[in-house]
Amino acid sequence: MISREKHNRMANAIRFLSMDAVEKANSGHPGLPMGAADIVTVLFSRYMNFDPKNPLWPDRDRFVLSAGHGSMLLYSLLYLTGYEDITVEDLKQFRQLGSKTAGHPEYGHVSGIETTTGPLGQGLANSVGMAIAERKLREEFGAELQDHHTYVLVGDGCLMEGISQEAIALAGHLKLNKLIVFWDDNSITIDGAVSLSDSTDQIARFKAVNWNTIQVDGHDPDAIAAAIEAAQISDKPTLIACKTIIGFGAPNKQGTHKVHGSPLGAEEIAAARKSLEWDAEAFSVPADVLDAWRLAGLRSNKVRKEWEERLAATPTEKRAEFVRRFAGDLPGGFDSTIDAFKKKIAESNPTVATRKASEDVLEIINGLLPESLGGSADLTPSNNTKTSQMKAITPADFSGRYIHYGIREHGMAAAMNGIALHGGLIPYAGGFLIFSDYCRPSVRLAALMGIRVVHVWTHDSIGVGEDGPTHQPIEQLASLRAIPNLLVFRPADQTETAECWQLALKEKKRPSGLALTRQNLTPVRKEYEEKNLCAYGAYDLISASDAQVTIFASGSEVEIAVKAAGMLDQKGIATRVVSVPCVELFMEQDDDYRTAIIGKSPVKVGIEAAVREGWDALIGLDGIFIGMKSFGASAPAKDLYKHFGITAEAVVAAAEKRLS
Ligand SMILES: Cc1ncc(C[n+]2csc(CCOP(=O)(O)OP(=O)(O)O)c2C)c(N)n1
Repeated sequence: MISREKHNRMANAIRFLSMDAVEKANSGHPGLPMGAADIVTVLFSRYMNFDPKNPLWPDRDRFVLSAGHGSMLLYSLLYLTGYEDITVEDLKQFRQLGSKTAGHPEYGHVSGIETTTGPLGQGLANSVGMAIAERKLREEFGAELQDHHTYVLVGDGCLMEGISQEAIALAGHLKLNKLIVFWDDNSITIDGAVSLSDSTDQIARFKAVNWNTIQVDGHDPDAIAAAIEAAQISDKPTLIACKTIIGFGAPNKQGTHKVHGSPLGAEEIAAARKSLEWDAEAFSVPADVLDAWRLAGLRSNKVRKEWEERLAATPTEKRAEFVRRFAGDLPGGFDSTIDAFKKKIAESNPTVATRKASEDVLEIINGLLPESLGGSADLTPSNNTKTSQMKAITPADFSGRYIHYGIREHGMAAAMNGIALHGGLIPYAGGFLIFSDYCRPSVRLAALMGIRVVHVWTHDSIGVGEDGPTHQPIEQLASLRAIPNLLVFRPADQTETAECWQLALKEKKRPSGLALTRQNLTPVRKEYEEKNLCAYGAYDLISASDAQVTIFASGSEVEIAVKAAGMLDQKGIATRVVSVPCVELFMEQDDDYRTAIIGKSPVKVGIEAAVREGWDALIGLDGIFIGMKSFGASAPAKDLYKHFGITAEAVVAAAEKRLS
């Protein structure tokens, strides 16, 4: 048992390390760590199963600090509990260039950081994905290997963000009862009192989406402990609303927005030392307190060892599969299976939409990869993401492999991040490319974290047709390509689609998006080729020596390029065609390859049914671009291509004019 006095001193260690680090950096947020210190002290000293010496133990409880601005709370905890990759020196480097202790927690900086947080609400939505992953893997491998909780700390800001509604509704629906959310209910945000902008009854709101709710005094350790114990046996996810005082312990500033995001100042810190009876100097933790924290860090050692024994006793095949899945390695035979499929495609060369091509590839992939976890934001029949193996997951039955995420693109993308971060599964899910805008913040975070999630973005241009400009992506490809570390694939036919899927799944440290068509496409790669040509990002589809015209195109516009090249050739104008399935991968090729592919044709043409941004890197400032300059319109796709001048005839006319 931890006495009240010891608890207070342990919590105060978090408070002072946070105050000191923010003061030294002259930047940061002391209010949240000070206010929430009691909550996490109870959690980490009595309930969390975690092992700082084996931080990636697959069955550890996950802890997510969704209110990422309170990063010093997490850094203090990780240091105090004995994570070896964070020292007191790291705390002194808070927010400095190259330090592990970045302004907001960044995945990969320290092993105990489960996800990057900062954009409010994302951590909460990630945690829903983590809880889904745990539940799914428990179903698959049994409670001996997967049986843990996901704990989250959210602030008022996380709960105000729209994404939180998508996340909690999904969690409540799926009855993710091992998800336990602490709400740091301090009634303060940056502008002042929460009442300035919000009067939501959060308890009623969570209840309405099928959550268990508990309200406690967030500074009463026994009440917090009792709430956690009640939450652990709930058959629903639990919200523990913890009434707290922001900046608890700063006698003149606590309870006000002044402690939210600014250093307290030497005077106020001195006053806090007095009021909390803390004699230790800045950054030093009294030995008895550090010992108590280190003991908390050793607490789960036995639980982990028992888990390891269970893993060792697991039949060889199942154990190897579990280990492979958490290592993120693809099963043997992945490449040869895709290769065999490519051979098969070359026999029939079907004229299909790339969304359908993707479904056919997924049928092969899902047959081979038990770790793929599919889904869609209520567009399953349009995204073609549900293959024969994909039975739906339901609240009562997680034996399926398909999540009906509902009309919740943002929550879905963030949950996919959580699933990938948890490990053991590879999430992919569908939506319309136009609504990638709705999930962009989560896609950006996936790219920043470097995790493998695959977005299936169908209906990728004006080729959508009749649904009109609200549904026709124009600037989305360019804006997604602008996100560093994200691969945007736009395959031109079934062969390219298979190659792009192969590349996406082999990328352990990058998210991918596949932009796929609604409309049928004529195949452009008719001969089987062993090499994955899409891996080059751009490659010669039709070569020509001394080409006068080179046409670069992606996806559905490659067939237009091929047709235009044929017409130009007939006129005696030697023309090359370069297919560009992935601009990012092309930019990563060596100079020689890039120079050779860009070539020396006097006329370069780019075709993509989208805005020009980004294409100048291939066609040059003086290149001809055939694409979109405005929003689309509602009409049959064929009419739209004609109306907006994205035709082989337009390419030929523009090239001839330039040559004359
Ligand atoms: C999506 C997003 N919008 C805005 C911000 C900027 N921001 C950081 S903290 C904060 C206020 C959050 O208030 P609360 O969650 O109550 O935190 P506390 O004041 O208790 O520390 C805001 C607006 C952000 N980090 N993320």
